[in-house]
Amino acid sequence: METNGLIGARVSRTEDLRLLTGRAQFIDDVRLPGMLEAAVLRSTVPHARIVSIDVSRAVALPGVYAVVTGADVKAAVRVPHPVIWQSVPDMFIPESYPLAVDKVRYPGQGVAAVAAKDRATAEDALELIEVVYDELQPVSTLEDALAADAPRLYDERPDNVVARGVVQKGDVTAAFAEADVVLSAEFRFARQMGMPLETRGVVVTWDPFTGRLDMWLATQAPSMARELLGEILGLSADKIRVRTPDIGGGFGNKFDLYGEEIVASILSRRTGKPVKLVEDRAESFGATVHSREQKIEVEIAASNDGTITGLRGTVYGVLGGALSSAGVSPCWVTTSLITGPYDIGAVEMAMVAVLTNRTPYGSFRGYGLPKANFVQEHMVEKLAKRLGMDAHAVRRKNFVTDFPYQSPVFVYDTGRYEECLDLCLASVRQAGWQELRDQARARGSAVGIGYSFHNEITGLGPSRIGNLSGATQSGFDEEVVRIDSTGHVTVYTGLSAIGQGIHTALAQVAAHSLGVPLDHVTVISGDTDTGPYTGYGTGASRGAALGGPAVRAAATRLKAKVLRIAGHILEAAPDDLVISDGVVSVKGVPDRIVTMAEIGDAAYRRLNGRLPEDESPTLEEREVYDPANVATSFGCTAVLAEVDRETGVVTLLGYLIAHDCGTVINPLIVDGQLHGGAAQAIGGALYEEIVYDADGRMRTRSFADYLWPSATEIPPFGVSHMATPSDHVPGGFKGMGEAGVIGGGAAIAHAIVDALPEYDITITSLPITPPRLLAAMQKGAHR
Ligand code: MCN
Repeated sequence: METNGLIGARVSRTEDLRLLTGRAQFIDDVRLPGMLEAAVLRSTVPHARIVSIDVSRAVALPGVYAVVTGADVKAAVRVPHPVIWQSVPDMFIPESYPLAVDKVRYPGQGVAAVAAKDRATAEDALELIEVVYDELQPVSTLEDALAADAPRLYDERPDNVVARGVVQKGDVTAAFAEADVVLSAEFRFARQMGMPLETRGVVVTWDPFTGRLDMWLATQAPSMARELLGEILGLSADKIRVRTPDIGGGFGNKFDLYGEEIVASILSRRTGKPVKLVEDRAESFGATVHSREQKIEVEIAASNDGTITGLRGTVYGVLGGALSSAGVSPCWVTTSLITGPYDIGAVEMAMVAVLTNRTPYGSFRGYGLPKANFVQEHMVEKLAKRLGMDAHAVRRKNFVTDFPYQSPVFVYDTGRYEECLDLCLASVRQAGWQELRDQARARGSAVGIGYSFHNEITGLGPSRIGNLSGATQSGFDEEVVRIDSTGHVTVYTGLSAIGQGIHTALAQVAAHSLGVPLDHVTVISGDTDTGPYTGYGTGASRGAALGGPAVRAAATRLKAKVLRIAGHILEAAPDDLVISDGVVSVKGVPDRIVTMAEIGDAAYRRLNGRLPEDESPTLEEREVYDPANVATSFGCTAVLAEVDRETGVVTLLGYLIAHDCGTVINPLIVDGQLHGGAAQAIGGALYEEIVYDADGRMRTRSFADYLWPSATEIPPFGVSHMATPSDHVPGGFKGMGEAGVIGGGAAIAHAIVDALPEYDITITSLPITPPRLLAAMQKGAHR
């Protein structure tokens, strides 16, 4: 049926021409007539009661149109900030509003907002607002928050814990009682964030005559944003239009809905004018969600042959002063998937989610998985060392091999983990890393090789998975494929393009399924008024695994109609026809043809005699795909690293990934996605950390403080693919947009350990900064 071979083709991204030639339209490029610009006054203190806010001088400043405070915003909304994943029963959802009311609970929290003729005037007005704070003792760290006498962030709660949950499987007590070996470890992961190059922003106009809210929003999830805006603002969703212009990266940070969307809407309603609110980089550090900060305690039980028989422990999620719309779900994902690719019979993993006076914890590429993977892989290596086994032998001993496999929470659909490990090892051999390491060591250099194996839940997902994750939003995807009167194909999608190449991938699936060239297909996204509905939007690596099958099914049905029309025109049976390169021909008679343009014409314009009597005019199909399960991708990462023993600086020399995401739509994009994800893994492993001082104030305010890996820190990458199709996703596609970020931390840590055999070092926290590594070396040297 599928003729063009475009699924699996390494073609350049269709999005790039516009992006690379400066023709993109980002949120800050949206300018509406009479538009005002807004700015938010943000708390610099971590924890305080608001005694008073005096906005009178700001209101009086020429050029200022409106000033709102928390009290105004609370009065204007119907419900407080919603949480879409209520992951565990009885979780506490603190009442929090788009601007602080009565109390501030983190540095960066909005306290008041101004709409003015331009941003500079709005910022000047912020300086005229007088806020009197009664500062409270900050609850900055996990330990602060859990202390018996800790100040409480929310007076109505007995403590600072918002959620407790536990993931269980098998008999853990018996597993530990019968174990030959029991090993434990404690891990710490620093606060990090996705840091898209384009900061968050919104332009909104609340039409005073029609009552319609028209919003341009840099969001990964437009359908969801529309629903949530409706709930918060008390507006029927049909009165809300969300448009997504080009998005300069999201990395999960633009998945969550934020208070700024609400504040800008209220300012627009008050002034009767369009309002733009775009955060600057400094405020982004405190106002855009953070992620990753966790402490994890874990214990494993194992037998002497290397079989891990039990795992127990606790994930402490160090949340912020309010919940993001993701709630505690990133920490719940760490907890749920703590066993990763390993078949462990008995598990009891608890989650304790704790509020602190820090920025809310939200979505970031990889979600809870990089930490879960770091823990799994550290314990595997530790067990191997204890038993004197090769770490890969321990991996092989414990890999899940029988699919589908019921892990503590999720069912893994398909996998070939051992083959993927072998593929990675083969690429390491081919690259000659062992020899390079030996030569380097002979020269006295500290060079090591590290590995990590991960699996990943992708393609979220089944709408009825709600009972696993407490989702309050459906997870299906709807796609529309249309052929117009000229024969050109348009795919309408609700998925946001955030740099991941989804337009190209969907165009490939449509072109492949229809039998037309790629440049006959255009993909349009970014408007809830005209576009299809897509549950979570772009997030949880779901574009290919949900959008792919939906486009494939719609295009396949459309192709059947094309063939019926062509059969009528050519006086041939549809079964005797083939479509190739956009031309329908009779099998074996290549000159009896009809073009897609003629078929479009027959379906829309000159129907008489050209369109079969029983066919309706037009060529359009719509498909909704709600998967039965998530799709489980997997991969193995190998890192070659050199450590400077004097300075503790780590240089990455090589980075190889073997990966399997089922049927690959575009290997070029998948490679790029893995490279980009790996760059974020490198940042997370070696450099990135949001730092708060002893007084709970945030010290990380710019890229001078928050280090990113630049091109010079990124090693050459190599990617090898294998393809184990999903058993339940039509087309076999699995997701991978987050894959690159998952395994990097553990592989880098293991490469560092391998580079320093003369030290007995243990790496259990990220990032591995030079001072931390030197400290670990000093500690290891004295053993
Ligand atoms: N792909 C493919 N074949 C497959 C799977 C994927 O060709 N079997 C390609 C497709 O082009 C697809 C892309 O790889 O669009 C990513 O795959 P997928 O896993 O389907 O993820 P999504 O399209 O849903 O993208 C979201 C995902 C997530 S959750 C984050 S966060 C993320 C990411 O991907 N943020 C990104 N990749 C990013 N890339 C860039 N440049 N910028 C971001 O902000």
